[in-house]
Amino acid sequence: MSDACLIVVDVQNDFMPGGALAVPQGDAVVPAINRVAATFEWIVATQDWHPRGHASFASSHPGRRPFETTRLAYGEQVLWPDHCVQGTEGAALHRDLAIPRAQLVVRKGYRPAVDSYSAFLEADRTTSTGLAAWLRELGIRRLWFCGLATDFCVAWSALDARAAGFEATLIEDACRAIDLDGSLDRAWQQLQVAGVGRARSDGVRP
Ligand code: VGL
Ligand code: ZN
Repeated sequence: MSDACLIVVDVQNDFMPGGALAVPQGDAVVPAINRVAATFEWIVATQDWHPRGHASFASSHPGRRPFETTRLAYGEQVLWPDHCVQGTEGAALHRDLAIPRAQLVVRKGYRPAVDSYSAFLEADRTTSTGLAAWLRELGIRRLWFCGLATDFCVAWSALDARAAGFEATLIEDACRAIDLDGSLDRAWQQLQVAGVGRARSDGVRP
């Protein structure tokens, strides 16, 4: 099989317009992802998958509000509205996402006290999700990233992919951003420094 894999990040109802943590135009990624997914043999989807009362929820910190930051045991943490609670409709993948051939769904953020934007390493920067080992075991070397949100889960995943030795390219028109206090500009800067490529979906060559 091919050594390229499409990584579809967090295309979940809570990140869609009207959802608990809505990403502007989040639903626009769905047709773009469906189109590129048809050209890949390997497809992995990720799912943000928090227990109720998760440490990343503002509601778990009395007096704190969504989009403020706080310090947790492992460092700075943005506090989010409750979102992607395990087993809820908000945590389900968007119903029009058409990736029936996806071989793996990686769930992340399930430890009560640790967030995980990245599909590879949790926010404590030491706990592995197991994804890098799975990809290596199957001979996959080149990763293409799409989904939500560009400046959080997609960027952190692509950066960790580079750090783990994979080639990584972000498919711009198949991503949308939250853009909190300049987070999108910062993410693009970090991605460029780390050697993450940028492509449009019509230029994807798996
Ligand atoms: C995400 C914030 C909190 C994401 C997940 O998928 O980008 N952002 N949890
Ligand atoms: Zn989350």
